[in-house]
Amino acid sequence: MKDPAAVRTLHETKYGSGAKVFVAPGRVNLIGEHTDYAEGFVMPAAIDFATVAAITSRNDSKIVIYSENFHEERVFDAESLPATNTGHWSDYPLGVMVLLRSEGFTVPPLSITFWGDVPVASGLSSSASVEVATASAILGLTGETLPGPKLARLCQRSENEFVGANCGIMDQFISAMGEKDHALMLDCRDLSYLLAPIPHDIDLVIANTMVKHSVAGEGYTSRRAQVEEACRILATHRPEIKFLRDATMADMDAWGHEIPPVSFKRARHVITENERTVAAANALISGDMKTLGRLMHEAHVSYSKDFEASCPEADIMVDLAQDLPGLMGARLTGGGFGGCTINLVDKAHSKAFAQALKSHYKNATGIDPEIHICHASRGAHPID
Ligand code: GAF
Repeated sequence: MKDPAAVRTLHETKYGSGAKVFVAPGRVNLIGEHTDYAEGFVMPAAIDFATVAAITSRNDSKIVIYSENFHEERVFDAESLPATNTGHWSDYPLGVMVLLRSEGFTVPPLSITFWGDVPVASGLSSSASVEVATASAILGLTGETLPGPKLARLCQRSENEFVGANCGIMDQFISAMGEKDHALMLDCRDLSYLLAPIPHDIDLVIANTMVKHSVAGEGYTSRRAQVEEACRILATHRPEIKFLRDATMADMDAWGHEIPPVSFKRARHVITENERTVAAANALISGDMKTLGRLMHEAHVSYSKDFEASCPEADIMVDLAQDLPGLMGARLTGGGFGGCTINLVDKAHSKAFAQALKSHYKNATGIDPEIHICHASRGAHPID
């Protein structure tokens, strides 16, 4: 990652001295896909790609947002921030500011500079990292406090209510709460979690199919609607089923015939994915990488066949990985329809694995993929 100190220098050159600087990471999800909004389980890790935010207060009544990635500055009247999204990148920080104010927090006139290296539209949660960096920076500036899980919830609401993407809590939560060298299994119902150490001899190899992914897209929205439809039908028989988290395959066996076939398959993915995620956390905690790898593979098959949220390129990337030395488990990560695969790879093999996967994928698809050897990282934090 570019040195956060460089973002401080850049900010202070443009907006004056005394900047506070914060980092918020992107994430990779090891397992548990489209389960968060069904109040189920997910197991992501924060990664060493992040958004850096440098912030200072201002003496006038402006809010100035600058992106070094886009080389663009946006200026707003601090007294009257837009109430709805503007369809611009600045919606992500703006939404957080609007939500912070609506919850009674102070958002004074300020200048904020962003720079990030989380690949955009790649399913690695660049937007959540911007949101969490924004909230962390503003709270750091004012001295007000918000515990990480609540900060994550506020950032999720900003994406739901201001930006207009109907995501769950996973991405914001792990960006706020990630721990170095650990995956985090989150219960998206009550936000309790446990940290599972990732063995030191394992690398997270993230392979970008280069097929663009978007949480605001039709694919994500329609899958969520199908999951919710299946839930509503099961709930007519068992009212305790408030979310698919509450349903079992026994419910599906009993009443699944009433669910339209497509929504039935979506629900089967979510119900079995919750079971796999809990089992995967146990496997990781007990160091049983063989079981973890098997569960990741089953998760990919379910994501591809039942949830139909993969794409040909991701299926090829996962298939090609199976034959390479050092692989423990591979699957498409994130919201689906493109983006990246996550490969757990024995450290001794990871460089060769990355090179071979890159060339085999290029031969198979004609696309030159970006492949990153990553490590589980710390969640949002200030930089001295
Ligand atoms: C995207 C969403 F933002 C998450 O909330 C989650 O639903 C994920 O897709 C799928 O597991 O990253």
